[in-house]
Amino acid sequence: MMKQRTSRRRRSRSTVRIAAVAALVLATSVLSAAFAPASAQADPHAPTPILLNDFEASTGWELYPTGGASASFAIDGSAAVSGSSAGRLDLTVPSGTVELSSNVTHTNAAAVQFSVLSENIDTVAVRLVDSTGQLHQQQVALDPEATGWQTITIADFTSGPGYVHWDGANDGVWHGPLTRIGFVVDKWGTLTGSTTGSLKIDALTAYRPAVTSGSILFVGNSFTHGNEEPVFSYNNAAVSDRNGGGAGGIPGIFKKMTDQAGLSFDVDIEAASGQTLGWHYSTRPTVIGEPWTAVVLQEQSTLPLPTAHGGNPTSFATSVGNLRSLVQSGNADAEIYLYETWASPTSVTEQSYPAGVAGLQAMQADLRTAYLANSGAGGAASVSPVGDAFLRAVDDGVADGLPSDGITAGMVNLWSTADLRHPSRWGGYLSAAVMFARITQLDPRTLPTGTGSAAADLEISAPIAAELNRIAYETTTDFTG
Ligand SMILES: [Ca+2]
Ligand SMILES: [Ca+2]
Repeated sequence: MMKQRTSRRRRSRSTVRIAAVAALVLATSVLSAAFAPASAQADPHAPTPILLNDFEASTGWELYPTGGASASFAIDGSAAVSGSSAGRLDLTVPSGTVELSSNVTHTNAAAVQFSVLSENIDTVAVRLVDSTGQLHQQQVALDPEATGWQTITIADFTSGPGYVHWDGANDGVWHGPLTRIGFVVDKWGTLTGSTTGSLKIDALTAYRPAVTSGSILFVGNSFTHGNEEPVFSYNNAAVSDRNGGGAGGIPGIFKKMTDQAGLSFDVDIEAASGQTLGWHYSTRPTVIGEPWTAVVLQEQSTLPLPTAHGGNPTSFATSVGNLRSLVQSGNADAEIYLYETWASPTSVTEQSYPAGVAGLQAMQADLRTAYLANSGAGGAASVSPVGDAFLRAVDDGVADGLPSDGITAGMVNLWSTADLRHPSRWGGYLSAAVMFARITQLDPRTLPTGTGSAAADLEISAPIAAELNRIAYETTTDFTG
């Protein structure tokens, strides 16, 4: 009797597996451009991947064995698809289920991808939780014969083999953003005749849909409008300076990039030198409260730092909360981006950090912490990690991290020669490239670098522009937040 039931279940599951493979093939073809090697000419409309979890630490992962099952979960450094480790789930399921799940940074995901290395497991149920708390579950078939990593892509969250939904809105409709993900194995998921198995998981990634149009307001100070030419007035005829100062700045470079990519964005700038977000909230509520599709918020560059370094993180948090409410009063669905600014040689000295690159790293870590503390929760805002891109450019040897002793041949100075704080043309370009990646979800490595491009307008060489585009891509895809 038991054998018959098993046999029937097995038969139905082989049908399920065929459907799952078909779905996977379809999903893969839809996203194939995103999987092309980096050296290939990328599709300018390929969605940019966002790493949700790289299994470099077990933090956040919860294990729920039920009904006679048992399991353990650990970070395993013996194999990895990205980074230096993967998650390893060892389970025994004579009955019941094992669920491994975690909250993720709230992401407007169009697809989810992960890699698995399976031992004795050929079916995993993937649970995706939407913003209403509704669980959407579908079965994913693994190739039991595969000896290496398998890459699984789910591009449709409300169908697929064995699709079921419950809790939250419970209507079978996806209500983004993605808030949580789980992997579930039951006894039918292990190979016939076995109740134990092992699963390694790595490189949990989301793909956001491309955003090809919209009306965007940039709010900030001279880190947004630039402090010197050619950044300050760049492309100012194509953007609207709501404070009447004739600024183009980083928004002007962003606008040029989006135009060249064939996108359709209206870009406005409301920036005032030296000011804080608190000043913008109390002084410019009318413009900020217009119905924008996206608003970029840039805090005064040292205010988010710890108080011991002269900052006021409480004031920063209060302003972000106030401005979020104000922006959402104009358009409840507006996207909010927090423009993470950069450490600079001048600011590390003034804010009591060590000199040199060590100081840049320490100050950037504090800025990152502060910006992340004000993102994510409730899908409130996402961070545009410009400061991290600056640091990566230094780490990669593209930019000189110690301009005071001269600029090494072949490198660039991200900071203004005049004050080693504000953006140079290279810093301004890199900032805009990060904004392009973050806001459009498109691959900044596809941005043109030749005659007529933003890079050429700013007299940035094509090889350096390509490096800055690459750094913008890698920074935004590696950044969780
Ligand atoms: Ca990893
Ligand atoms: Ca130097």
